[in-house]
Amino acid sequence: MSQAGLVVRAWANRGIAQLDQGPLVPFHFPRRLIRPLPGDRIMLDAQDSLIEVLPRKNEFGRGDARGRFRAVAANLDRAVIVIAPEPAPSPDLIHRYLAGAAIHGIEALVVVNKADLALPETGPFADLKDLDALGYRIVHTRCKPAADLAELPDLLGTGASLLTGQSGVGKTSLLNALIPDLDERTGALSQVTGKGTHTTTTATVYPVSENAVIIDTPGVWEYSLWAMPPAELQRGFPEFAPHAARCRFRDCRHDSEPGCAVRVAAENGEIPASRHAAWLRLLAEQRRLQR
Ligand SMILES: Nc1nc2c(ncn2[C@@H]2O[C@H](COP(=O)(O)OP(=O)(O)OP(=O)(O)O)[C@@H](O)[C@H]2O)c(=O)[nH]1
Ligand SMILES: [Mg+2]
Ligand SMILES: [Zn+2]
Repeated sequence: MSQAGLVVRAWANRGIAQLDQGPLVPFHFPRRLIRPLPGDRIMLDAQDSLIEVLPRKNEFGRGDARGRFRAVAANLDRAVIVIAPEPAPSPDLIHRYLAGAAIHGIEALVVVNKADLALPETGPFADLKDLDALGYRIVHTRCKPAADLAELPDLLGTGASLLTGQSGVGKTSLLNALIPDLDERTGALSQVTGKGTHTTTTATVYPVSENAVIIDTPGVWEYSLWAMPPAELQRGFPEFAPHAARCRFRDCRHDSEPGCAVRVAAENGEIPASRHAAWLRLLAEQRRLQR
């Protein structure tokens, strides 16, 4: 008899699944053949061995050191990109994350955590108003001294939400604020590493309610994209599409080509100049990744 479940965590050749009818169970899988991700729907046999990973609706991931796509989690309804004044994001971190989500058809929202600290007006923080104008949801939160999550609980009230961002921006703090009794609920799962810090080491699914989960992920120092053709990267800048249709060349890179409608739109302010500039930087970055 087989049993259906949700992958809560998977590493090396082992995982933990939440059975639809029953408890959390450990399971094994042959890593050579199959790599389940947190958020995957799976079938286990009566001995809790993995039989099948059901088809994914999407995957969120990042580029590895060799420019290959590495999936982090599956079946997401949204990616929550967490930034903070400290540690400050690099200029393109948010643009890369937004592109990484959009390319895989995953809605993204930006959480600016540590609202108790002054928000710098420079660097990537200056781009937030442009992102807001494009329709991206920007939510300001804090977990200290007293938590203030603004509209975040409502926004994450259904479906699967992935918390992603640099190490130390407060993803796990937000998780704890969103699920106040998390420790009691997940005592067996909680991990503490040395030095009194609680750096997250493995992406893990946490239940919020009957119909909502949050996936906490280990922070990265820098989020990288993977090597991809320019047409794929452009899916990460969906606001370009109506203009790109009017570029003279079908394979226009929206750089210095004659008749580029995207560049004209950026010059006219129809699309934010900051997004066009980010596009050119990510395109240049791609040339390095392709090597
Ligand atoms: N000042 C301030 N500090 C915060 C806030 N939220 C979290 N922190 C602190 O930031 C540090 C890192 O928080 P974590 O929640 O562990 O960060 P994380 O993003 O989960 O980090 P990784 O697991 O390494 O990716 C901790 O010392 C938190 O107490 C906040 O709103 N304001
Ligand atoms: Mg964490
Ligand atoms: Zn163009």
